[in-house]
Amino acid sequence: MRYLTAGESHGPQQTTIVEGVPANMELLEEDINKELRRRQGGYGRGRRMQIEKDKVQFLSGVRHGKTTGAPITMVVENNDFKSWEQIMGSEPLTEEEEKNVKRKISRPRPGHADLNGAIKYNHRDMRNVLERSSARETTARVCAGALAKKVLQTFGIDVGGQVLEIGGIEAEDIEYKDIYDLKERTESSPVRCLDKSAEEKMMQAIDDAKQKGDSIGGVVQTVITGVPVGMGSHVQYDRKLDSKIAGAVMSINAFKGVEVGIGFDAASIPGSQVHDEIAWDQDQGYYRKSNNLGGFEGGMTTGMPLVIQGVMKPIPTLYKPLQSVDIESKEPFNASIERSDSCAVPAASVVMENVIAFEVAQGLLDMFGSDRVDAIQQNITEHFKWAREF
Ligand code: EPS
Repeated sequence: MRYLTAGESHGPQQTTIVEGVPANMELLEEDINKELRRRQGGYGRGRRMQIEKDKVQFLSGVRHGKTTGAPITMVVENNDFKSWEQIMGSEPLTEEEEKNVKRKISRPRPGHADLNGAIKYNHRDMRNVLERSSARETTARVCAGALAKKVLQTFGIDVGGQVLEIGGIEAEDIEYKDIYDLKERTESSPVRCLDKSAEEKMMQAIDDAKQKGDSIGGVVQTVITGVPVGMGSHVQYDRKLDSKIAGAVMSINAFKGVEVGIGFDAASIPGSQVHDEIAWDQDQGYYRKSNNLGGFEGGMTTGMPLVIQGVMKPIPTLYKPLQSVDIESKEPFNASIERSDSCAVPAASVVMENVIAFEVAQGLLDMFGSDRVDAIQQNITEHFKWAREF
């Protein structure tokens, strides 16, 4: 599978084309819409989310509730486009219209793509950069990810996640029974956190940041269960599944770091306490007695749950001004804005689940074929049996 996204934040729509989805997979718009709803929620979102009611429309590749094997085109309208038709229109403006359209953006916001993109592409109006670099694009990525989640779910693989930290408030390590329990409990939390006492403090931290015109970041975790052993490969650098996942996570807007399993903690713990001992029993075949390595050894899945953390920086669009330079006058000014989220960490945890789901689904189809659901299922069932008895 591969995908491309297109669309500007205040343009007419977000578009996603996914190619290589197996034929005969059951797929409804609701499978995508439920992920879109999850992405739109979460404590700390700004006014834009009241304008948008993201809903997907399939324009190709799905017929009578099933995939055909052809590329799947998904679109989500930007409701806000109604207020931006002239500013974001594709046709040249008349002189009269030009006068009515808001002035060009010549003031780059620190922390955004504005200045680098403007220099790179020679845009004196930085709107040409910021419209595409906006995290609105994560809508389109969630469309691709929701489709991938459906692929995974078809073959018994489940994806969940939780928020571990917001603005310096860390959640306690709370136990959960299984991934369904994790999903149910985080779903009912406004910050997608298992730890109820941290949840309250996180919400308070978001309120405080908002009141001060500031923003806060955090740490989110994705967990995937039911994976077969051996997805990815040790034989070539660009086939290691953990590295593909790391790349996907780092490509989410505002993400600055990624960890697999215990991640950075491995630097300070002796190897005897890091590596997961191998065991075997009749029921599950080979397994690890712990899962410090987050389900990966040698760039391949071990069959243990995949556990990945991502770090999101505070959103750089701030009410509180930061110093910058106007590219026309070269004079300093204070960059501030009228509308923003003060924290998008809960939403980012949904985005992370989805971009990782895509890489894992891709790894699954690489290993077991990608044409038709029945053949893939047969291959997976045989592989589980074979690996257990190996
Ligand atoms: C974003 C700025 C805000 C967010 C937007 C991401 O949009 P606006 O500039 O219209 O106020 O609401 O996020 C979304 C629209 C979304 O769907 O998540 C940015 O600059 O990245």
